[in-house]
Amino acid sequence: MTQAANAQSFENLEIEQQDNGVSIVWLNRPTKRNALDTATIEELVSFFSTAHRNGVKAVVLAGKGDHFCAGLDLVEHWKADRSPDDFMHVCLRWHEAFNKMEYGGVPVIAALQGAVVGGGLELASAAHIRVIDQSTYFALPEGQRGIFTGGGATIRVSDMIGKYRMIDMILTGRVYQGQEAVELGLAQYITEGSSFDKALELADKIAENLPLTNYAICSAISHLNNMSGMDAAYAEAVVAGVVNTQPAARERLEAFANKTAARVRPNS
Ligand code: 1HE
Repeated sequence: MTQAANAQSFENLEIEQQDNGVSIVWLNRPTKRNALDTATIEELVSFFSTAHRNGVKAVVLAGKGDHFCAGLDLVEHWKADRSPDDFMHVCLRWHEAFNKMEYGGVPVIAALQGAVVGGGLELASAAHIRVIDQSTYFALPEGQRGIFTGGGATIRVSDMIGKYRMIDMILTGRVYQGQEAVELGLAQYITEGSSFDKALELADKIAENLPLTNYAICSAISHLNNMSGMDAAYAEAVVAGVVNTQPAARERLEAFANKTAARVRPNS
């Protein structure tokens, strides 16, 4: 694993690039519990805007220290004493970053430990796969802080767990963790070991898929879900027309036809 020679120089993110095309994006403000200040959001915009063009095949998004992310940097927000217009533009940059993640075509696997709260949950919810461990817990403390979500929780968190559970979380500060969090849809995987190790294992496997196939999975599905059924069916056919005839797929199809490709079997 190497620090990329061509990696953009970041202060609040640390990027490691593996030889197989997997990049590990670390939130790197552990003394502030990886709270999201404006500089971190700009670095996320910058990384995810160019990830696909830079040949990144999959991303593990992780936080340094004991907590994934404590959400909005409340101290920066308090000190800045922002106007409504200022904070609207802060939120628009969060959306820019998180939309680049969700729609950018590069699979993002979030490795979650400790607190995944407020804007930290909004960030995690823009990943395609979330992995938790025994220390991970989710909450939306905005109600208690006297503020409101501004980084997409009303869209993505309510999409994951349903509108009324999301409303309960923000009204009461309710915390979800463990198997219950998985069953509700806050994460797809829970591990006894480290969420980072499991997320990296998944990213390594996903990076073996063809990039155009992963692009469709991690861009088209989200776009299609925003469309009417009729339009989504049409657009799905167009995407499949492009992806399913890509020259790079022919080798894999031939291996299946020749009976040399692995078959799909139930878990043992
Ligand atoms: C922070 C932040 C922060 C920690 N902004 N500085 N998010 C929250 O309401 C969560 C607020 N944070 C916490 O509840 C706790 O810090 C944790 C559970 C995450 C971790 O607890 P702990 O005991 O390990 O750490 P700590 O002692 O509370 O904090 C350590 C340092 O991190 C301390 O700084 P220091 O300079 O005094 O050492 C804290 O100030 C700092 N820190 N969290 C700024 N969030 C687009 S709208 C999104 C709206 C939201 O995200 S609301 C949810 C905000």
